[in-house]
Amino acid sequence: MNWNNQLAGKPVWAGGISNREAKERAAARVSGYVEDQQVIGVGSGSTAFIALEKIAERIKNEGLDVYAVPTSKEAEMNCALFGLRTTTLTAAKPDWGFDGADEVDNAGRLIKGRGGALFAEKLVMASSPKTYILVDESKYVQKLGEKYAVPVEVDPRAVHLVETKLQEFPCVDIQLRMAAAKDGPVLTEAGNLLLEVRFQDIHDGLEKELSAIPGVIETGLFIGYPVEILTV
Ligand code: ABF
Repeated sequence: MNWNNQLAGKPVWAGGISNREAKERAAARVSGYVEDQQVIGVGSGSTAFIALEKIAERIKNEGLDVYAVPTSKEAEMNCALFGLRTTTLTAAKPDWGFDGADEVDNAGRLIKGRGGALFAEKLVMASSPKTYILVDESKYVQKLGEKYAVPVEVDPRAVHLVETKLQEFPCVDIQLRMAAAKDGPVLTEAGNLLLEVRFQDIHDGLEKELSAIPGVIETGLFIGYPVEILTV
């Protein structure tokens, strides 16, 4: 069906794309890993969008039989835009995946979730034997948490409980993520809130310690997953 309106055929994309050339080089590399009959986890954000475009080109040109597992509604709509068939984690296990990140340290530890899709991003990553993380140099930090706070997705009923528990950690600051117009909190796709937490130190066990707080759905710390960082 051709909807013939202004939005048809355009990416579901809210922002501009910085460092486009570098991202395209990483995208070209990851598209080389696609093989027939694969299930591929598809990340969110601008870098993943560019990679998806390149991957879809290969699939189309070579007539490959590939399914995508999107990590967000945004990724799902971009798969539709590029004509990629999608499936879910309940129906298939990804052979590999790709995604972006907000920060990467020298040990390959990540902060993700600026787009609010951290929960599904982590589910898909944890279900995949390997995830390629596509980043340009601007994402590298000496100390994790240097630029971005750690997003913590919280069931709205638990927001006060989680905030209280978080104060027992060496935190510098805890904020509720607000919508750009500041007229209300950001809600994730699952209808949860996001706390933005700045920690004094991010040690390897922190992700699990945070996940143990009742009401915490997921955190934007991605530590110890099978990732390969692709930098250009
Ligand atoms: C997703 O997209 C998120 O986990 C991360 O916050 C963001 C990175 O976006 P971009 O590639 O546009 O910098 O990967």
